[in-house]
Amino acid sequence: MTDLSRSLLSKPVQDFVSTERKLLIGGEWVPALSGETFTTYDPATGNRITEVAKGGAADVDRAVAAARKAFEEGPWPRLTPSERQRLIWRIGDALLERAEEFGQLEALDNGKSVAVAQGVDVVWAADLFHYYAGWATKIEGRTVPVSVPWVPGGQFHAYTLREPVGVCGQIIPWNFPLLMAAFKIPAALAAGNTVVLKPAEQTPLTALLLGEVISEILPPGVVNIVTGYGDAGAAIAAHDGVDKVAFTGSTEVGKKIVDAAKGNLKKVSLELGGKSPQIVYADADLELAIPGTANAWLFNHGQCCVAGTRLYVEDSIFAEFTRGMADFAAQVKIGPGLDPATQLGPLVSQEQLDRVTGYIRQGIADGARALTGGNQVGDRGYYVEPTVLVDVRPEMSVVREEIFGPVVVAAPFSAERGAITEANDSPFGLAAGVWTKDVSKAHLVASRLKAGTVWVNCYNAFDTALPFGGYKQSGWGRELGAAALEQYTQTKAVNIQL
Ligand code: TXE
Repeated sequence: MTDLSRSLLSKPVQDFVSTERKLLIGGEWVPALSGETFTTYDPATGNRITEVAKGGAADVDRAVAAARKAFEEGPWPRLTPSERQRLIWRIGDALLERAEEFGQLEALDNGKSVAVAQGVDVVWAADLFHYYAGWATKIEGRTVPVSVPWVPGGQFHAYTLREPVGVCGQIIPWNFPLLMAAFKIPAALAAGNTVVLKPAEQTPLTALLLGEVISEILPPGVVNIVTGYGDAGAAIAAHDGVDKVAFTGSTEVGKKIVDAAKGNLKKVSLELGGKSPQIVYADADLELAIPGTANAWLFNHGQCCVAGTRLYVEDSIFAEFTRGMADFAAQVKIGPGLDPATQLGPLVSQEQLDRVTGYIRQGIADGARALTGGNQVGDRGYYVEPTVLVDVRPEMSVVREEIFGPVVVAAPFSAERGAITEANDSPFGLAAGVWTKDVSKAHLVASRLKAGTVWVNCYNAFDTALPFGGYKQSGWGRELGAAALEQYTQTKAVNIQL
């Protein structure tokens, strides 16, 4: 780590990265059985931050055994819902108390702006623990009036129980490292499950700090954390001792998870890629829509599954609108995440830098024109200019594929034809944006878009209570809200003859 990065870090964060980090299994911090470690890097400089245990299949076995023991025998299944509620709530409190530490560590490991890390990622992660703490006492079955046809005159009392699924494997990506852990862990815990979490190899640190918080609050084995590469994730997905796997990441790996899960037919939920459209009508409030559409693809440097990266603008305002958006994008301040003034930090890794600049080059070779951006910034760290591409055609890879960087493609549409067909012309269906002052149009268009979330006159306006997930190849199942509990419970029917 450079001296500059180190000098910006608080003492607890400096201490955290000054030692090799281990796996959390059964309440103990242990090295990988292989003894191997891997390096995590600062994307602002490419410098090493620290070493982390490289968990593999044998470590997954140990973690699953610990999670199974905690689920079947440990105190966890015998705690009352209100005891579970209080413990999960305390994790949320601890996140807020240590928000600065979590925010700095996230900015260091992932490259995102420290202001966003602390003000969005950490705050929302805490909210997720608080929200699902409340659900622990509210997961209810139903009584069902029944009459069994072949028992004439029989009287029955039937009801349903909603029970935990068991041991849940959770595999998460690097774009929101702490937040993705918080999307998954508290919902599982509220329903009474135990967890084996695998953070992304690019950004393991905040999940491990969360592990420290959790190990002070929850009984051993309830949450286990195995850092490592895709082979550790694959071992979780294939493990016969895992009852459910939840994955956020690429569509390509999502399909592998489905294949791997076949062995014991574990339940699978997937939150995958996107190529989300935004439709801007000529009657939109441009003062709102220009920065709003830009932030939809710039936020988190475009490394968002929901990034609004396909822009369809009504032809009468196309030139003015795209120019305004390009000017807005061109003035965002690019720099290291730990600099409080930074608005756009580096991409997470050399691999992602190569991928994003490769897409831009291909787009331009295919005939697209950059209204702004198009290049890497500097030669140290993984920075890319915000890039607005026009003159695009529907078959271009920049229009069809997820780029996962600060790149948007923009195309005009006529009022007569509309843009719904184009907006829906994608294998993905995660999110969409609509910008108009016409309320009827907003509702009609929202109903016709094939996407799990539609934002109108806003973007990235998430709330923990709103279900989130994808249509088409953007995923299976829903996270957030009460909907997430469907993924983490199973229903038992009990029928008693009176
Ligand atoms: O994702 P991976 P990568 C998209 C985005 C990005 C691309 C590649 O387009 O450019 O994916 O990113 C673990 N079995 N998204 O390669 O590989 C891996 O260790 C089980 C969208 O980093 O999907 C990590 O923990 N697990 C996305 C996690 O899967 C496996 C966020 C995600 O990594 C595995 C991230 C395997 N066979 C990338 N192989 C979103 N939806 O937000 C890897 N992993």
